[in-house]
Amino acid sequence: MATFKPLVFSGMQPTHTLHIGNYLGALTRWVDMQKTHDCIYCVVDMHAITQGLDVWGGPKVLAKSIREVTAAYIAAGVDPKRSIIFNQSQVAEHAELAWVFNCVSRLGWLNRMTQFKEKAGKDREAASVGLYSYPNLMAADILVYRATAVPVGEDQKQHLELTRDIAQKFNNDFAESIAEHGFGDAFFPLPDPLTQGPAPRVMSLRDGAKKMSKSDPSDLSRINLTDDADMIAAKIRKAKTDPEPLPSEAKGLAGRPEAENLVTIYAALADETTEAVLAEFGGGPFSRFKQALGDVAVARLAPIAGEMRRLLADPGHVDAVLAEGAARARAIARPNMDAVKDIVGFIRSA
Ligand code: AQP
Repeated sequence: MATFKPLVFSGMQPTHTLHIGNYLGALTRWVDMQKTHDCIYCVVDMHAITQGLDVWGGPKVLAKSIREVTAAYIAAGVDPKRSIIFNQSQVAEHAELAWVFNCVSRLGWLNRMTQFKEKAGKDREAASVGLYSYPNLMAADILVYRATAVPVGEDQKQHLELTRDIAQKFNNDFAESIAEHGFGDAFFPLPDPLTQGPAPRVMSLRDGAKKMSKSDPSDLSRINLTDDADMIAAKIRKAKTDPEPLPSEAKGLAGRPEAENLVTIYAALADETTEAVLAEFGGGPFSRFKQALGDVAVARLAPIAGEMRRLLADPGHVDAVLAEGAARARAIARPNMDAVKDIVGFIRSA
């Protein structure tokens, strides 16, 4: 059995500013994983352009969003000296491997992807080919480093399963060549999805049935990492709830998605259990709980927003972090891509 060095990879799309769903679902986990693993954290700008310009905002907004997401990683605690931080489009090997995976992955597999169905909406014929083949590029992002673990929110689980299917099919299709080139019985690992963040699925503040999302047209649906104290308090005050008071036990949250979501957010931000939150606020009105939630959110997010502002005041420094990270990422990706070319049978100059 081939063995693989443990390596973590994950990424976020620079489709506008990150929100507490991205933070609690993935970013806090990324920060923790640096203590025990080598980590590569990518700003996946090529994924960002898979939807219409109205979603990602066009060239000037994209460049700003790439720097903002980079600043958010660093401000939340990702250390660019220890971990690799870079933007995807600077390392061409992602696109190169994605093409090979376009030829390994099956139409039937992509047809099952729920994110494509959600994002394409009713007019699928008008969706970009990039949006459809997004999961193949995501598989390449991870496997070009032969990464073994991917901390993500729950919404990405299906894409991770597809990544494993692609890795497995490549290993099977090219088994003989993989062995001939000295890689034993598998070239790619089957990466593990790590979805146990403090809040793996944060829902919209306006609709407890929809996940909180950067591209939701309503800014009131999310708390952005850059929102100031007044904005956070206002969004929480306006968050949808139901007329009942908060229950005193977790089972009382069943069938009350908006209440459950706010309690989950509070518990994750305050590093408490749901039970402890309900023991404190159960039976009381939402107004008291919402006030406390606003305070907890501001206490946790204001230092991040402050650090982001400081970093973004010097875009040259942010760009230098990305350039250095890209060079380190390329040093891992290039030999892996060369090996893929050899395994597939492409001729390459030495
Ligand atoms: N609501 C969420 N709850 C928990 N985790 C979430 N993530 C996203 N939304 C939530 C996790 O954040 C990481 C980065 O996500 P992404 O930028 O790749 O895109 P996404 O999953 O499609 O997130 P958005 O905010 O909904 O972006 P848009 O609107 O641009 O598509 C991933 O680990 C994701 O699981």
